[in-house]
Amino acid sequence: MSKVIGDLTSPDIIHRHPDNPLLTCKDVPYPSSLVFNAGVAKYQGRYVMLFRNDVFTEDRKYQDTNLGLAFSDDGVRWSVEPQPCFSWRDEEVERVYDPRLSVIDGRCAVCFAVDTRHGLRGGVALTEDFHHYDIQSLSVPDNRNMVLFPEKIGGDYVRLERPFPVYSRVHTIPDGNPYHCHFDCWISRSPDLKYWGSSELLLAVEDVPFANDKVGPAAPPVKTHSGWLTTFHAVDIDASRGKNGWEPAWRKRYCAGIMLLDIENPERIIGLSREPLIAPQASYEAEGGFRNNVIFPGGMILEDSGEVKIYYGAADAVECLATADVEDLIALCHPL
Ligand code: BMA
Repeated sequence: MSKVIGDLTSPDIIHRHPDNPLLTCKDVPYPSSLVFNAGVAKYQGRYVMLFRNDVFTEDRKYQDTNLGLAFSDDGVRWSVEPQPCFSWRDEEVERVYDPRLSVIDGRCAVCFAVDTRHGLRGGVALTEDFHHYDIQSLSVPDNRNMVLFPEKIGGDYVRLERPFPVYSRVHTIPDGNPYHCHFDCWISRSPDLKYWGSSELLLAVEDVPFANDKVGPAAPPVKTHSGWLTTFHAVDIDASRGKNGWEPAWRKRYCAGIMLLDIENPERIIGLSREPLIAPQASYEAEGGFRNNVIFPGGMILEDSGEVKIYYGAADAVECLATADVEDLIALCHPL
């Protein structure tokens, strides 16, 4: 049976931005109900954000998901473009969401999740203008939460991802019922962004003291003098949790974790924090959202000053920013 995880808090080195939430549906000049799980990068001299925009009716019936585009000069004050920049809906594809941005060799790569009638797929695309997306690959189901490293390593593109092994990783939650959701973070390589292989397990649920359900990628990694610094999402489930958000019941909590991977061989974890990096505590993380108690980083930027900006979706409802010093983040990562 899975362990029960108790109260969790964020360390003092994490500073939530006083202007949080930085972006909400009120900032969007077209139909918008929930703005969250954005990818953020510095590209061509400014900050760019590609955000997930979910649209509901006034009586909270789901209608649509598209991707919105916003730009900023300082990474804090954002202005949203007049129209959504991407959506994909046809006989097979239901929606695209949770975009992640990586600038590799001057090109902007976008990873995203695709819900299809035959399963959840992870996509990788290239774009120059955030309106035209040249799709490089779509995984077989079920896989998503993909993020790309910002440069080739040993001649390969490298990505983190979270496949869904529903038959082999069944666990029981504390009420004793089988629960088909024990998913881990994997790493794969590609010579060209199209063909992916050399897959290895990177981080398992059992490695993370504050998870009992699933762990997977969050924001794309950043390069530091000590290794690739990367956030991950860590989920714990507790059957005693009831209604908490718009849905009839929400039994999970999503925290952000942080780990350090070897520069030459990112398949090796150098260190990991045993405590969450960001646990849901602020009101916009824990109350009034679509699913409360969800922290989901999608963008991480290392500034020349050593400040790290971590952009995260909060409560599946709004987009937020937390900052920390890069040395403090590295110091949190202890050998497994
Ligand atoms: C996952 C995805 C994410 C979301 C999370 C928490 O399954 O849908 O986009 O943030 O659940 O609800």
